[in-house]
Amino acid sequence: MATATWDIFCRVVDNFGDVGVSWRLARMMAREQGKRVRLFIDDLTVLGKLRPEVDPAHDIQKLDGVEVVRIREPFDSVDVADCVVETFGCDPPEEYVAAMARREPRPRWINLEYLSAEEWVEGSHALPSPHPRLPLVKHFFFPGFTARTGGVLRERSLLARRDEFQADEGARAAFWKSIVGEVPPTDALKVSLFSYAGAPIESLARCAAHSGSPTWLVAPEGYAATALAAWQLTGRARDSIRCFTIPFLAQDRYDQLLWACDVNFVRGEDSFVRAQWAARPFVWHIYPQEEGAHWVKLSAFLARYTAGLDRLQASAFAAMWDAWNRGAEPGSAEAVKPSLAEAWARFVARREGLTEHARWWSASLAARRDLSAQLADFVDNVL
Ligand code: TRH
Repeated sequence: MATATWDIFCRVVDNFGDVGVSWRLARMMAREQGKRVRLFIDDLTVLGKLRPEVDPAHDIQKLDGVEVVRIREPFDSVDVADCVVETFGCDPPEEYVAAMARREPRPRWINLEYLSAEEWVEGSHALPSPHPRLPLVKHFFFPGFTARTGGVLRERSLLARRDEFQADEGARAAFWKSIVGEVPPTDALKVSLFSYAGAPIESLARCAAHSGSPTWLVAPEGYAATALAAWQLTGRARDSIRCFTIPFLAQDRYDQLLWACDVNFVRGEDSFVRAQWAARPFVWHIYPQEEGAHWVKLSAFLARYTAGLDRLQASAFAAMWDAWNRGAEPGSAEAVKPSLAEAWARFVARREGLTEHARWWSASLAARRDLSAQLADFVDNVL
C-alpha cells in the first residue's frame, strides 16, 4: 500500500552534509513524490546556512512543502508517519520509536546510509534488520553508482536547469556579478574551492600563479576561503591569478557556482554528487577516516569514474586526487608540493577531455532513476 506521510530524522554530527542530504531528500519527497513530509532536525542553524529562509528560533516551520520540526528532548509525542527515514543511522528519539511499535499498521522504517562506490554496498542494499526488542523491521537503503544500489539524488529539473544556465552567457555573467561583482574574462580558468582543513590550498594557488594562465580561485566561506585569504596576504599573487572569498551560498546557488566553474574542488558527500551533476572536472577531498580507511573509498570511486578515460587522462585525474588528499594529511604539505604542481599541470592540460568525460558520466548516472524515486518505489511497492 502506498504511503502518504513521511517523517525524516536528521541529527547534525559535524559539517553540512547530513543536513544537505536530508533537506534535499525531504524537499524531493514532498515536491516530486507527493508525500506529506516532516523533517525532524536537532540543529536548525546548519539548515539555516543552506536555506537562509529558515528561522532557527522557530520549533516548527514550513518550507518548500516540508514541515521542518526541531527535535526537542524530551521529544513531544506526535502521530507516527506511514514511513520513517533515519539518515545516516541518527536514531529517531526513543519515544518516537516506541510509538512506531504501537502503531497499526506498523510504519515502514528506512535507514539511509552514507554514499560509497565500494562493491560491498550492492550486497548490503535493501537488507532488513529486525529491531532487537520491538516488533519493527528497519531496512538499509544504500546510495550508490550502480543499478544494484539506491542511486543518488537528482531533482527532476536539475539537468535542464544546468544546461540552460551553462548555455546562457547572460545568466552566467549575472551570476558572477552577483557573487564577486564582476565577470571573469573568457580565457580565465574558473575554479571553485570547498575543502576540509589542511587541504593544500596555498600550494594550489602557488601552482596556479606560476602557471601564468589567467585563473580565478573562488572559495565560499570555510577552510578553503581562510587558507586562500592567508595566501593572498603573502603577496605572492600575480596578475594572472584572482582570488575571491565569498559568503557561504544558499544550497541552490551553490549548484550555480559549480555549473559556472571549469573545475570544482568539493568534499564530503552532497557537494561530491552535485559536482558530478555539474558535468565539469572535479577533485574530491574525501572525509578523512581513521587508519586511512577513506583511501579505499576514494579508490573505489576513482576506479569507476576513470574507467571511461584513456590511460593518460585516467592517470592525470587519479594523480590530482591523490596529491590533493595526500596534501591534506598532517605534516605532508611540503612533501606533496612537487607532485601537486605536476598533477595540477597535467590535470589542466587535459581539461577538455576531462570535461567531455564529466558530461558523459553525468549522462550515464542520469540514465538511472534517482535515489528519491527509487526509495519511494521501494517503500510503496516492495516493502
Ligand atoms: O559539509 P560536508 O563535509 O559534510 C560531510 C558529509 O556529511 C559526509 O557524509 C560526512 O561523512 C562528513 O560531513 C562528516 O560536505 P557535503 O556532504 O558536501 O555537504 C556540504 C553541503 O553544503 C552541501 O549540501 C552543499 C552545501 N553548500 C552550500 O549550500 N553552500 C556553499 O557555499 C557550500 C560551499 C556548500
